[in-house]
Amino acid sequence: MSSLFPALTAALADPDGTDAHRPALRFGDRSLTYAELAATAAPLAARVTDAGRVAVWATPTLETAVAVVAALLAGVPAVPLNPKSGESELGHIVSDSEPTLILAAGSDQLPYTLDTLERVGIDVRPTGTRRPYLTTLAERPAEDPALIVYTSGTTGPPKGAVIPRRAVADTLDALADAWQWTGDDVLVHALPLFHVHGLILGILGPLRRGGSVRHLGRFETAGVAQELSEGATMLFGVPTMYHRIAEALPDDPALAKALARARLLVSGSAALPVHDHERIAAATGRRVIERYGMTETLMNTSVRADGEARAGTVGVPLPGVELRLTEEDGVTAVAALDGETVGEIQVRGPNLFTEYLNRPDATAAAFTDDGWFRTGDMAVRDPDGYVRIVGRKATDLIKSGGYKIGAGEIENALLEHSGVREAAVTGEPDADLGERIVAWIVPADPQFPPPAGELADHVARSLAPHKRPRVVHYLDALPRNDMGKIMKRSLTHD
Ligand code: MCA
Ligand code: AMP
Repeated sequence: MSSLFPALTAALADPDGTDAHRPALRFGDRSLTYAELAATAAPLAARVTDAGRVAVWATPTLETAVAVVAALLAGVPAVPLNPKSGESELGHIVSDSEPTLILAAGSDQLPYTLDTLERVGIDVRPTGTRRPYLTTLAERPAEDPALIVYTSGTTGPPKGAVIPRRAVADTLDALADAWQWTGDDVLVHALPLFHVHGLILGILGPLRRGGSVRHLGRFETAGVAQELSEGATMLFGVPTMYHRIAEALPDDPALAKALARARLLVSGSAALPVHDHERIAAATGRRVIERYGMTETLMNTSVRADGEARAGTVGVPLPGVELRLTEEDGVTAVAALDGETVGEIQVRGPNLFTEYLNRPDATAAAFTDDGWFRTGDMAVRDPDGYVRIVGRKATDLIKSGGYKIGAGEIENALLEHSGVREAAVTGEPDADLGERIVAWIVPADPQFPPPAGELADHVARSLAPHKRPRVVHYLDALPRNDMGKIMKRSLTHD
């Protein structure tokens, strides 16, 4: 058992130590050193230490980072909630994960769905170093759950992936090896804090290294340029963010200059289009590094800082991660490293989650008998071992803006609208979002089809705004095969 955050543990023990005054977190004009973070998180940890699980109202703020650190210090699993979640999604997550408390900033207005939970305010007052209430905190067993992160499947509501402390520590250390990531690095990003990318990599990553992170609150190329020109060394983003950077570069020499001086530009959560990779390389002389991960597996592969950053590849397996491609049967390994033979990616290693909460059926289905996790991602491997992702097994999973979204959950939400008789949802290519969500609707009354905006608002209110359809098509009937199954592949514009 070792500390998840050695620099924080040191600051807890000695708030006057020299390293304790190093910056840890910055959100806008508010920041905390390690000593201040220890002084802020330790009393909160003491407050929640008897809770079974805590929900965190995960706004992109200092409060969220402090709350998650406090839960981890206390050894209490945290369930980050998207503050834009709609009623039905929030209701499901709360009833499934059964938190006993919700941690939220004093100024946050919480929806009534959370009324039954005891609320604990997150008090961040970065005024000097207060002596921590707790100076020692027992380290928890590595297999204890650290976080429960909800992730969409093809059908039904999202599942809670139980992520142990071991996986968090392991994946962050593997990335440190691949990226030569140290306590001297300053990360900048604008990712949401209720998913693995923004929270585990983007907040817990710098804290584990003893370095710092500057969060932009919301993504804007101007903020990225400013932070990179004022000392930030690394940028994390989803491909949509890099696409927006690529679009802005021709007219923004300051952005090009700032990116050129970064130590590392990292993209993940979805495939970075080669065109955007090349445009950024041409304008800045820097190649974006891609890494490949999943909520259930944390990080599996990456292009290494000392490796070749080829466009269109997610690099090589991280230290400790076993990776294989399998044939259609899901158990026979594809031996060929020929850059052509496609197989499903399966992984094994200390980076994996433990289970889907309350879903032993889904957990069992996700693993082979000998413990390989079936990612559902299809790939080829080049002769030198580089992995190139070429698609996904399930057509009913959509990646939009880096968010994974199940077609089934949107279809169910649409069917709850009184103006909808039948609904099918597909993803189609989108230069900005990677894929955009498209709804195919058979209206209850063909004379008065529900307007597209109304359907989008309905889904945004019930699930989350990023799950709303961007395009709605109206049909007299959905195309079905002899078995009555919807033939989604024939749902195209033409
Ligand atoms: C628009 N909005 C609405 C509606 N329409 N709100 C309510 N109802 C409506 N009908 C609001 C949105 O909430 C948003 O508000 C704003 O309008 C614009 O929304 P949108 O167009 O969807 O997106 P965007 O703001 O342009 O965002 C693009 C983005 C975002 C910044 C790239 O998609 C994003 O943050 N993606 C990151 C996803 C991510 O982190 N994935 C990691 C999971 P407002 O502006 O106020 O928000 S994958 C993972 O973790 C694995 C492990 C991995 O490999 O990384
Ligand atoms: P999530 O379940 O939201 O954690 O999303 C995980 C999925 O995102 C993976 O199964 C992949 O399909 C996709 N993904 C993550 N990183 C990459 C990447 N660098 N390139 C392509 N797809 C990616």
